[in-house]
Amino acid sequence: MNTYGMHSIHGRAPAIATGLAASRRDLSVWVVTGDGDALSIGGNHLIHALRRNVNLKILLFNNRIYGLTKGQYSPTSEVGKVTKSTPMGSLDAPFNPVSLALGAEASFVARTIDSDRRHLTDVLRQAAAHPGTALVEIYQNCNIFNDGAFDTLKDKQTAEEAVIRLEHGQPIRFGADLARGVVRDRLTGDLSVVDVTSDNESEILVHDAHSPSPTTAFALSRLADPDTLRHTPVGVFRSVERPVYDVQMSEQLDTAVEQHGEGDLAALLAGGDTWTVVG
Ligand SMILES: Cc1ncc(C[n+]2csc(CCOP(=O)(O)OP(=O)(O)O)c2C)c(N)n1
Ligand SMILES: [Mg+2]
Repeated sequence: MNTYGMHSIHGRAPAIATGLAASRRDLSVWVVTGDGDALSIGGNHLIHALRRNVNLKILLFNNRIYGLTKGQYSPTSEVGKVTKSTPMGSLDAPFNPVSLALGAEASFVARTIDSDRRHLTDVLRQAAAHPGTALVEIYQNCNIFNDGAFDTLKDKQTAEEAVIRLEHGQPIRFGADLARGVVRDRLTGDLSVVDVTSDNESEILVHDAHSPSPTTAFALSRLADPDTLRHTPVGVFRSVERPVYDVQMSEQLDTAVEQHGEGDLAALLAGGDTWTVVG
């Protein structure tokens, strides 16, 4: 096909993209998906793509609703969401896509916001440069079926206290005059937000996106208040290198050809244990 893209079946883009990335390593393969597509019908495909570390970039547009089908609750909708399919409020606890991706062994996990073009561009560049699967959660407004879902993070007045910009190697500070910071509790390992003082300044956590352990990235993914969205980290939570599936697969194919020569599919199909249907 001579095309820049294609629509796959609902939820199955990671499977199709995996096949494409594994067989055409010259292509840059991007999956564009939603919270319903990636986390409901396609949840299984998503986690396996992440653990395999296929060379894919996954843009997860999270508007916390099924938009296309006109406003049913999704796996990222808040508990109690009143929609056409949940007239008395939804009962399901939502997924946290960043936590889910980290738990699925993702080697690159980031979050950004649709309306912050500079930040979005910067995060996408980093995702594009990452060898392996990159998952980028993009908080997206659905102006018809879930309008204003991320206003706290966009409205200048509230954003300063709500958004925490993660930058590798920098202390995690935010708010007016960077007066707020993130610290780790020595006993529990949990993270919390404090007012920065001269006494605690040296204890403010320094962001390490390349840490081999996903522990702190996971703790950061749980920092935001799920109801108010205050203290929402954006940026690259984790970016580590580990073996890439399609590279290893093509190495195995090269080794197989070296050892056994080019395969013969027709001979394979007709050889070995075959059945003869009589009658
Ligand atoms: C196999 C299959 N099942 C169900 C649907 C109906 N359907 C289309 S889009 C969608 C959910 C869309 O939600 P999301 O991925 O969050 O995208 P949004 O429209 O919000 O951007 C569903 C259930 C479908 N198209 N195909
Ligand atoms: Mg959606």
